[in-house]
Amino acid sequence: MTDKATDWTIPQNWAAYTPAQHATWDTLFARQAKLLPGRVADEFITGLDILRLSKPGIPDFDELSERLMKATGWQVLAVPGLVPDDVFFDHLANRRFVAGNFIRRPDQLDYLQEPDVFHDVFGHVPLLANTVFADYMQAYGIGGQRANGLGAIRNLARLYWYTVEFGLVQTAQGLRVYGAGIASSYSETLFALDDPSPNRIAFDLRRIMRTCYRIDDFQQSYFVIDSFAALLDATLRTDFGPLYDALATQHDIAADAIVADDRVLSRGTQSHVQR
Ligand code: HBI
Ligand code: FE
Repeated sequence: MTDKATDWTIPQNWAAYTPAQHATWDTLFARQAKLLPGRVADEFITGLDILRLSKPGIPDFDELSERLMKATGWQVLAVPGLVPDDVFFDHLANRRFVAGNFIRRPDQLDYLQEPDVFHDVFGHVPLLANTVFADYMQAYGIGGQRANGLGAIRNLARLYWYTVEFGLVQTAQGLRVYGAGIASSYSETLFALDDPSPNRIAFDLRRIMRTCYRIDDFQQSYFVIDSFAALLDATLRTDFGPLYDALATQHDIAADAIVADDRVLSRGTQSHVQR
């Protein structure tokens, strides 16, 4: 269904960014690049190099796509903002990541609700350079197309939310962030790892798909995977059709709730001080 009229992509128009807009990118990039080592998954740090292009400032999507294509066969295309679910899934299923081409204003460095180019590119693209995560994103897109036909997007969207956007991963060195919503945010990186208030719960596909989430504040629960391979594997092994049928008969779980079978990580086993 992707053609020029319906795929929602627009030219990035890189030449139109002002020096002030490039400076906003550079400020945010420098701040996160300094914060993240020891707090983000190693795969993300490895992938960050893909964003260091020939020109400073906001990445040129053509140059970025050329590099990403060589790494994992993904491309980055510009869109004006959020696109309809079916359009979003079609892009992911074909290894195209759509990114907002606008950048936040200088007074919004710490928070904005619409995904801008910093969130979309800094947050999402580094892991798209990882072959396992790249496959997970494509599998999500294909799964989304299927969920769309089964009326189950509400359930599946929670999987994206609690992994791609707000996921944590347990490593031998301690807890690390990998979700784009966290990794592109200075304050949520610190909150997700160190604040005593949120729940940190071992990844469970079915549990996540029942869990509400909030879009207007830090998360009240984070789900912790063991590795990207385990995440991809859990997704590929699951027969989502019967799962959606079962979920339709179960009540939602509140964003801040702990339920009977949760494996809750105690703070002691979470992040190591050593960074
Ligand atoms: N559109 N541009 C953009 N970026 C997203 O992350 C996005 C979207 N449309 C729908 C969507 N995400 C989610 O609601 C789906 O995962 C369900
Ligand atoms: Fe995002």
